[in-house]
Amino acid sequence: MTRIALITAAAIVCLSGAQAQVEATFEIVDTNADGYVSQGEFVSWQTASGEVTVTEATIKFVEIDTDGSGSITLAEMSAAMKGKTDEETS
Ligand SMILES: [Ca+2]
Repeated sequence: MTRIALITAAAIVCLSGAQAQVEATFEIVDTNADGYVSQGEFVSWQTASGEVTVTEATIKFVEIDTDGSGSITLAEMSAAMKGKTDEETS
């Protein structure tokens, strides 16, 4: 990571915290920018690193899609990521 990227990342975390991080991640995953993360978008994102299988990603998707609509909203993503962050920071 470059120095500028480090400074930018630190600034983002300081200024707006977890919510900005959630929104940034959501934008990356929502590749067609329709405001929802579809199962296809989520699975592609999760499996891109090669560390997560399609099955594991699908299970995670179903867990995050709490209303079972078939797509993840920013609120659902936020709830999923905040649950994790709270465990790590508090
Ligand atoms: Ca989408």
